[in-house]
Amino acid sequence: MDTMTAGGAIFTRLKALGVDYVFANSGTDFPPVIEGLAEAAAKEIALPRALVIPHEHAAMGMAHGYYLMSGRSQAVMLHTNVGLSNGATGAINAACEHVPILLMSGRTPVTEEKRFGARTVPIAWGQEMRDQTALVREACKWDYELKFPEQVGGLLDRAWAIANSTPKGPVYLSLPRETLCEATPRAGLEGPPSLSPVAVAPDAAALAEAARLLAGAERPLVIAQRGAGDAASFTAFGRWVEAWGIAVCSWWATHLSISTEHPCHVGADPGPWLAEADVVLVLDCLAPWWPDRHALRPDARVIHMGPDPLFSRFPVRNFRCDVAVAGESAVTVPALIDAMAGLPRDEAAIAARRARLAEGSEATRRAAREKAADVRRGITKAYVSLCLGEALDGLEASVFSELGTQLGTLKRSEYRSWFQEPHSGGLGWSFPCALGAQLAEPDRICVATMGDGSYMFANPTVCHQIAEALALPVLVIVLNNEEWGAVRASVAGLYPGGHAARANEMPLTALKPSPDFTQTAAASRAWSRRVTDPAEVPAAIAAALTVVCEERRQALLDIRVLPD
Ligand SMILES: Cc1ncc(C[n+]2csc(CCOP(=O)(O)OP(=O)(O)O)c2C)c(N)n1
Ligand SMILES: [Mg+2]
Repeated sequence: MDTMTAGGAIFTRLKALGVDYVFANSGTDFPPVIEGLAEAAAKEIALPRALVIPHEHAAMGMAHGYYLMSGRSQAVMLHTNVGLSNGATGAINAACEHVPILLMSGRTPVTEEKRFGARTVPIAWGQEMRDQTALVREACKWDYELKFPEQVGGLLDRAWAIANSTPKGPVYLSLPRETLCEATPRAGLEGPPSLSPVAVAPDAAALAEAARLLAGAERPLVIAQRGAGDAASFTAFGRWVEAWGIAVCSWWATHLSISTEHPCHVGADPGPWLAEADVVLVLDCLAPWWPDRHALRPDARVIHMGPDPLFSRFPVRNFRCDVAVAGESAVTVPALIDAMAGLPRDEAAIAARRARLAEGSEATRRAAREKAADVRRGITKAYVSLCLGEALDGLEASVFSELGTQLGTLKRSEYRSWFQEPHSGGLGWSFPCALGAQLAEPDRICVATMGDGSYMFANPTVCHQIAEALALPVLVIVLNNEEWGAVRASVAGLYPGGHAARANEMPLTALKPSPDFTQTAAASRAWSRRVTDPAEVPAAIAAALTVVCEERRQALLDIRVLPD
């Protein structure tokens, strides 16, 4: 019988499941995996590419970014409990954003002797846990352990199908070393998936009710955080809100749902629009507004639409929900548009509403951009956002922002052209995410913009090493204010005029002295520049774009910005 080691069988099966990359960080649990990889290669079995990723957080971020671009779940393979714990923040981020990832890590050998694969070095005793999976269980939709080598195909099929079912998310499989060392039949490993992911379809009655409410609304509002589905539904969504004169607010948007230039895009502040809205469509938002600050009209009707409208995995979340429409936005958005197609319309009222929105959105954009252009005090995040939006206009580019450039002041128009860190806020996300995106789409311009704190959370030496090793010409823009500004702002928000806010230097927020990040990047032979003069910003961005597009080499701008 033709057999192979279970360690190698994993890769064979992942290939059959459509996995292109295994982002791996190996250890002493990996001999059967590495031997299996070499064995499969020797037998000319098609495999996903296994990549050496020198930090687990970067591996998770890359799988996340690859999915955002390709829509296909990838695999991450880590070292026992210690590697897994480094990857846990990435799992939390992926879970929060419904990003499917096949996460695996080895189990240190449980046998001490007399079995192939048994313990050899002291870490095998040191890394044993009773419940290793507990490190990521809350972030995973499904978890299990490989008990027998012949289970590789079945368990990976199950993991993959569950990860890709609505609502999507990461799954985890632990891989004991002794089991990985055993042989398993090769037959069937290259066949098609044995399980189909479940796509949830919207309930017809809920959809009809949502359509009826929106068509009859006087002041309809959409709040959208995680985009509007796929390329086709993104385009359809933009046309639909214009056709019906519906305001779209992008409060804390992590994906672009509509062009920032669209006449119905009223900006990021839901406050004034929520105060007057009689029907609100919450389109895939974890937290659509700030309950203590923004008030709904008492008679407003609220529709929640998304893969999991109640976000059932989140313990507390009580935004009012009168109608719930479940499904991926690529399905529910066109379905809602169709459901409204035949409903009565008050053309005069819609036209008036549309004109008012166009005026309001134009005024919001103009005010934000005029303010951003004011550089009398120095460079601000808003100014860099303005300059980057202009520089990228008309180019096929995606921006991954993490306390970096700001949507709206930053002009973004196309589907997938904007992403922000997940609401789980596990920092160090945008740099590896941009690397994963660049891997998925080598010809796209991938820009990671982030705070200095976020850059350091990303393990920048690791990320620059990956960019060089894999020839990924990402552009990194660090908005360096030499502090954790968001933490300072949070203290000042909760204790305005308090001791901390009045202190010369607020405790636990400064990042001084700031390292010379251009040298961190240069260590991996990136093109890098520091920018301190506002007048230099546009030319510096243009020069960096030339480097990434023409030399196809990674670039970094360390832009010194004022605290917000
Ligand atoms: C892994 C992780 N650790 C800590 C935090 C808490 N945190 C939230 S915002 C922030 C500061 C971010 O600083 P920076 O990226 O420089 O952006 P700034 O606010 O200064 O513009 C920190 C430390 C977090 N979100 N994630
Ligand atoms: Mg900072």
